[in-house]
Amino acid sequence: MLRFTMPVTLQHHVQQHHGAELASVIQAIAEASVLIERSLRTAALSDILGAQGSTNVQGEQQQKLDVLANDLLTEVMRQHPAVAAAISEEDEDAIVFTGKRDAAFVAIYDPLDGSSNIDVNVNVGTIVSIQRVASGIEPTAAALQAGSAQAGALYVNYGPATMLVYTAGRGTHSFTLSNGEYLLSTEGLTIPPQGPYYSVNEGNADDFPADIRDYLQSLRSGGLFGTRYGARYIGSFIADLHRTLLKGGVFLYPPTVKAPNGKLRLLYEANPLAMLVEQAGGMAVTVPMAGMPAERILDLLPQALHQRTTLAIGGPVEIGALPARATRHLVA
Ligand code: P6P
Repeated sequence: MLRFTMPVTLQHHVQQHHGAELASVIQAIAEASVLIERSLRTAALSDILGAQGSTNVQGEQQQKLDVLANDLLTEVMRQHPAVAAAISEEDEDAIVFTGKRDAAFVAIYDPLDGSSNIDVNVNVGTIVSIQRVASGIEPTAAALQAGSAQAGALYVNYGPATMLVYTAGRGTHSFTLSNGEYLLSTEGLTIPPQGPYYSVNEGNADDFPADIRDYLQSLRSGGLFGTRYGARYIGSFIADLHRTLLKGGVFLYPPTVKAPNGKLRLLYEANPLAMLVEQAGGMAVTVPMAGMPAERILDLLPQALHQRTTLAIGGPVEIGALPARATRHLVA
């Protein structure tokens, strides 16, 4: 007898576990990502590759596709009745949508992370954090809540397959894009407790705190766990994070001379991915200079929309083994 199980769509999965309102926001983001994906696939055939000729609030060269992805996602959020405001890596200030004062959520996103890799056809991603707006609270204040308050978090990994991974606090689940629809591929993703890879930009190693350099050397040599780790670094956070989530190991962005507070942004890179990894059984902490205590990423209270953070994110074994100053009090 033919065995056939109906594929589970993203909207159905979110609605079943988290209710219709959040499901409709996540579905709207998913639909925007389908439009972004279509532009990416044929970018080399149309005049949308390369630099836009402008810089964003981070002082970074905007790629044409950064602007396209941002405009798409912001317009979809503007039209959604449950989204009060959008905070984007590409815009200095929050965009508060008029006429939606009582909307339940704010969307905080990096519309196209890793975009400098597009011209060489490397995976890029869309990263979204969703915070709830309590009544009487300004949307920007809602965006500055700690990551532990997030109502949901997701990323889209535009790669050989386009995959969307989301959590709303009850596990981390992955979906694969098929004919314009995201279908459930893995429910309840679990990060391997210990993985084969570490992922860091070795070019910055001379800047890292000495004990972090020692930690990395002990992963390479096998001194820490008896097995030698491989190095993998793609330079596109979504790609490095997705591999870490599925294969295990640790991704680090320690302090550098150029980025003493780290490079990755707290609100729309570290927070959403920390929620996704914690929901999959992993951990995410800061990597401060020696002598400073590390903190759980999701406990940090943001002071500014675009603030950066140092980061170590991955399996509990590797995070638990970070130098004592870092995480001893954090390991469950
Ligand atoms: P570096 C891309 O520009 C990005 O924001 C992340 O996607 C990526 O992990 C990181 O920067 C790479 O930074 O300094 O190693 O090139």
